[in-house]
Amino acid sequence: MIQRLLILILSIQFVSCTKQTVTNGFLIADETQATSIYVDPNCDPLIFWAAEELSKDIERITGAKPNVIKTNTQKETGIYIGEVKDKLLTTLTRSNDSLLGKWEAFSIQNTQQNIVITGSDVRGTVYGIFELAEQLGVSPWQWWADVVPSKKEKLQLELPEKGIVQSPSVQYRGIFLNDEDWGLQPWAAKTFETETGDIGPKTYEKIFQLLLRLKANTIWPAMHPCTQGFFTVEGNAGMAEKYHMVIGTSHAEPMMRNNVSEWNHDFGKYEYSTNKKRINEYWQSRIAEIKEKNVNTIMTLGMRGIHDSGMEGISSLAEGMAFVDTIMTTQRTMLSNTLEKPITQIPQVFIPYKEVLDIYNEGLEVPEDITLMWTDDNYGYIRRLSNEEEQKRVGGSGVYYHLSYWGRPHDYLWLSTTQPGLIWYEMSRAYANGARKIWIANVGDIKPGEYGMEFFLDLAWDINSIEESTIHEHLRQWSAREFGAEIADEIVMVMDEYYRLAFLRKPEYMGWSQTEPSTPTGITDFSNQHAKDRITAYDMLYKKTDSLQSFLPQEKLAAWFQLVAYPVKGAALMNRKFLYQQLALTEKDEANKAAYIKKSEEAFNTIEELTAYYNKELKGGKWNHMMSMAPRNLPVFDAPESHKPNMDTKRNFNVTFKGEAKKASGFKTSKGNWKTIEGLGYSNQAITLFPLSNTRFKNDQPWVAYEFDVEQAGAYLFELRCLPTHSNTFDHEIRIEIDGERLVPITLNTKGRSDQWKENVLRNSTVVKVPVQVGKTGKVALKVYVNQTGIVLDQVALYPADSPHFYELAIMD
Ligand code: REL
Repeated sequence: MIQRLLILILSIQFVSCTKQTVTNGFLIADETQATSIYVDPNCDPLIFWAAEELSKDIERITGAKPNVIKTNTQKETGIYIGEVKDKLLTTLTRSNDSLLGKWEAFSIQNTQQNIVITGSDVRGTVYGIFELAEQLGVSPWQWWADVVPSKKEKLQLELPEKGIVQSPSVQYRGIFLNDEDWGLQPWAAKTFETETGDIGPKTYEKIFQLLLRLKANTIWPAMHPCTQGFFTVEGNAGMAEKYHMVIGTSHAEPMMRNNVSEWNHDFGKYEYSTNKKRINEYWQSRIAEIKEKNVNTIMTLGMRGIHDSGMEGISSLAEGMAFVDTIMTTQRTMLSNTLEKPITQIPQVFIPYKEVLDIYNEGLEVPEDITLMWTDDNYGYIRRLSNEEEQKRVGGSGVYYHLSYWGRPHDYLWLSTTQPGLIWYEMSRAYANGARKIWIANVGDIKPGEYGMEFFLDLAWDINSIEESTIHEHLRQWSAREFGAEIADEIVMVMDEYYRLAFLRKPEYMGWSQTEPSTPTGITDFSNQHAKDRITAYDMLYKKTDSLQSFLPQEKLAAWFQLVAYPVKGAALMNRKFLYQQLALTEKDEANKAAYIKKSEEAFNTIEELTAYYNKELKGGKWNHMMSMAPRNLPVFDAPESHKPNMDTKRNFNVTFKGEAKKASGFKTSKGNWKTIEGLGYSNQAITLFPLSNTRFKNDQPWVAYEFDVEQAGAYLFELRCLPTHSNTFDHEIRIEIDGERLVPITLNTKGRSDQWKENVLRNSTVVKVPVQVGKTGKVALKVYVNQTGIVLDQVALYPADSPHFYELAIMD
């Protein structure tokens, strides 16, 4: 029998980390009594607030609430908290001089009979307090996702012998609240903060508290037309000050100005070439307000259009470049004069998003104290990183990254499905190339993106806390914290498959392309078998989710619904809705057809029911208006009967190879260190070269070798699937060698917003098909050479070129 498909899914071995020795436990509380918490009487109110939070956390776990006592001398045994400079802390035995002058560092030590949390500054101290809370089993999501800590009769803290000492890997870490129209804004306006009728101080307070628990310090506030600007709403700026939050603004809002709500058309055009004076005044008044209100900022410089569009009144890149140059000079003078500081002491970012990257690449000179904030292509693939020269800049660099997106070629605003493996890879690569100043994730409405947001911020806090081989371990620990260690492994399996199936095609894309209809949407013909296999895969997840739920105590069910059940079931139901409809279209038997239509309708109805439950019933309506099942009302979210019957069987769909057929006999690698990244790619085991810093190879290129065993000579196709990590600037190239003969190099880059780029990012794959002539039966040696780091190999296959049924062998794993 002709061997039609040979497949190798790549993997390497897991390397575990060693653990430090643990000291004897410190008794924090039991049912009847709790140790006290001591803070300096002159401590910042935020430290006092966090100490109170810790006390309440301990009460939630044990029922006993520690007293929080202000004192500047050592009292009885307890938890002592303060900044390294606080008088109270200097009376304690162990010196913490190493924290002096550091940014947001903390240590937690067991010194004699006490637990001592020392911070280098206010936020560092608060992070130390919340680190302790988390060590005790408290979730940062206790309010935002109603996670209830497991009860303990006796709460004991076990610290490593050397205690815990931490400081951030990335200086500014935070989130962008974006596309809030279908969740956060209506929820704040109609449910949580009706007195403001908008995202106001009460909502921001909760968000800032969450960010502190996640060890973040920066926010780009919500900015869509449905929301008043952050500074317009009374109390927002004050709340930021209270919680020591740094305010930044997106690429579309330079100088802290939210143009959609603040640029009044009486001011004339938002066009620098014709209305410079008015625009300068507009910026100037905000900077003066920031000074007056003492807002801690990281300032976005430059200029784009009113919202997310190119600068107005510009006809060429060169003109754009000249204007941005002049504008930044003016902005910097304004900042320095108004804030009365040398400009180099004012944190500033330049964000080459979309067309601004073209202006930058054209040769724009950005003063070196400004941070270059690189962006992804909205789909999780970073477009450019600092080169060697740029890495020497004083201002350093950062990344603006999407976990949620509104825009072309397609939105993904409903569920949050970015593979943690992809976040890990892209952000670790960014860090390795110097992006250490600021990381901001676009998290949409926060919910249901809780895990992705935490994963991103954990990495920003400590880049070494998650390795390519411990991505699942992170998810396991998260699952154990939220739902208990007993079922954590199984939750990992569910969530991992949820992310992988969505990597093949996001639930939001199941209506094919409805944002930009001309977009090609995939790579292969879609067969009914694919539909059935995918339904089966989702059905398994659905059932597993229900069966795991049956192990949970009542008090954990609200969190389960928000963090696992709604997203997993929502994704499964969206697939059922479309795929059963698809099956109905080609089904000849009337009874079967009717059954398929019914299942499709049922899936839609169940999404409606689950969403209604989320909003109306969950926690007595606490989250009413937070969850929309139809962001932007795209047709993909409609009931099945209203879908146009245009889903012919040529519509594309991603499939994954399956080793059904014989496996390739092995792979080996040369020079360079190829490693597997857990939970990345269709295979969930994509490989790439380490270290991740950008390195180009002229000669002696690293390679991966595969050996296939073919039963017949002839014309074959070698198919390689990579991740589309190479938009625009990376010049990625591969070269195939077959039985010692090297073929011509293949460029992987896509340019701009080409159809190829759109196709690649929607299917999360760059597909290379190389015709190869196999002259003999038996072993065929194939090598893939790469010209640089940054190329991620996901799957390979060799199959006969004339194989008409190739994809019939390819099914969902
Ligand atoms: O994702 C982005 O950064 C931009 O597209 C946003 O700034 C913009 O608000 C988008 O949501 C569309 O309006």
